[in-house]
Amino acid sequence: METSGLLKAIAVAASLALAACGGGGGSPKFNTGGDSGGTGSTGGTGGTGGTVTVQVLKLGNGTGSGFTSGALATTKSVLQSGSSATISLNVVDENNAAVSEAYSVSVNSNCVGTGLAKISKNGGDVSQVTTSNGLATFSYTPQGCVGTDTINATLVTETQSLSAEVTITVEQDQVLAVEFVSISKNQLSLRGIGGQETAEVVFKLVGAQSAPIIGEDVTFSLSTTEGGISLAPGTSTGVTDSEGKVTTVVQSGTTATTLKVYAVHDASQIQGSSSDIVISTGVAVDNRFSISYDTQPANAYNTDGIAVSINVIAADQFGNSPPDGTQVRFVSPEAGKVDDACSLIDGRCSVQWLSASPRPADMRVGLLAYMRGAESFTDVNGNAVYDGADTFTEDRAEPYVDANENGMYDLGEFYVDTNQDGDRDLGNNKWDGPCMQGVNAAAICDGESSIFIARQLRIVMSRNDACVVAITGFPAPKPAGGSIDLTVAADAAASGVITLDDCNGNPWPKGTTFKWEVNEADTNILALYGLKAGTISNANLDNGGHDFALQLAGNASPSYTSSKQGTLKLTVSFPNSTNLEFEWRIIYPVEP
Ligand SMILES: [Ca+2]
Ligand SMILES: [Ca+2]
Ligand SMILES: [Ca+2]
Ligand SMILES: [Ca+2]
Repeated sequence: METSGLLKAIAVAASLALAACGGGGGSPKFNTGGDSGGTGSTGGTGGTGGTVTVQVLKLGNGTGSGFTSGALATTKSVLQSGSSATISLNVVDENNAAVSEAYSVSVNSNCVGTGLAKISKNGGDVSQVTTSNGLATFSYTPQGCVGTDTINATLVTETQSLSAEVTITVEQDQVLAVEFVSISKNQLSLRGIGGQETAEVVFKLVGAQSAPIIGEDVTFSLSTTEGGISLAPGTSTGVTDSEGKVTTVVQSGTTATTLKVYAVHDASQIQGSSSDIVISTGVAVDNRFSISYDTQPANAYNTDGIAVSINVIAADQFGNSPPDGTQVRFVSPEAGKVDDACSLIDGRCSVQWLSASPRPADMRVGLLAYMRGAESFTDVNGNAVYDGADTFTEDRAEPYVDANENGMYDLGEFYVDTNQDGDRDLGNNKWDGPCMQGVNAAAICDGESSIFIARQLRIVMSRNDACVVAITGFPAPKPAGGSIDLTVAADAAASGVITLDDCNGNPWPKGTTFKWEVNEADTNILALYGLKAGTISNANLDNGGHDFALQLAGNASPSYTSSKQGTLKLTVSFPNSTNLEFEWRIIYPVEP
């Protein structure tokens, strides 16, 4: 029977009035305690007429004669940490019949309160369950709780406060594994060069059900102590916390190496191992900074928004990654738009360049990537630091964009003013990089602790067009009306180079295909040699277009008796565009 809260409140008030007056046939009883043992009855008939009903509820488990008040039912009374029991409760009326009205019942336990157990329903943690036809169930899972835990259910209505409980014994779980959880830094800098030198390593003690095991002693060790690698004072042992976790701190040494941290559970001698920790300089070096692109040449001559991904890879002198988050900056001073920076993850990151106006006359855009780093040196004596025994030739000037591609800096070209003195400085004749005297006293530290290392890239804004630029080598090339006569004698070969570009001095866009052929009727008397078909790829960026070296060879035993004429044909297919065709007449006379 559905009764709203307001109606129930009115019914209660009416019944109380009746009881006070001693009127009516029955005396309703109200259970006001946690115990739900009352046997309420139907209220009497008031003097003003009308029948009111007060429902008295009980909380426990079961129904009818099987109802037990004040107790919850559980599928298991003994649990291992991490395993679950299903707990059920029933809300019944004074006749121990299930009530159809839904009630919200609060559920809790000591271990749930301290986070060492959870109560869940349909996979989610809950603190309340709702009855359906008087029944509610939920799961109880200890997660580190050991000993006895009492699970309470509480139902509060306008007139009653009911509770029920059950006690479950949680057995101490057996340690099954020492799990590696996390490491704050998987790469540390060499001790004494001013980088990140410590990392926090977290392990977790778990039992058979993957539940945490709390309050256990763990001892840590290192796979190597080379170069003075150590555990921070006071962190060589630990006790697992309420989540089963235990933490140590590793400190780098002065030798570049890779290590692991081990954690051993003292009582069982079960061991866990961390992932690799790399100890390196973490400072990107000039000769290990690399830049590349994906879609090049770009079909961006007259199209805005053509995207080119620019990718950089940086490594330190040992080939290890700089720390994640190290910034690489980008500029595209001639044209287009480029993301200003990206952050290295595992030594690499990417930005996007977009074509946009203005466009330089040569449609070739210089782009610069630069970052803080060190100059390269040849470690002649192999002691991992730059010292008097080593050679150093790559003295770096402030980076610039060679807009006119003449291989040198010209006034007006963009440069990175590293020292902000308003001039483009040349190299300082010193090795610039992190001072490594803490690693080796022989290290020379008279240069800057870092400089900008840089890489330049050229983006070519090509167009979907083809023009013949030059024909060389073939006998007597005679341009006429867009075609050229080539004289090829029988049993003789003619070689030459035909050069084409995008009609703007640049190569065709990436993805453009080309095909050279001689018409089929001629193939028995004439052969074509050379790169006869292909696709323009990232490799074709040189200024001036594409050179095609071809050879036309006459048949050694011609079956014909008079001069013939054939055709050399080139088909150029642009991505998402139409084809262009070029033809040249070929004359191959009979030898006199
Ligand atoms: Ca050296
Ligand atoms: Ca220098
Ligand atoms: Ca220049
Ligand atoms: Ca400067």
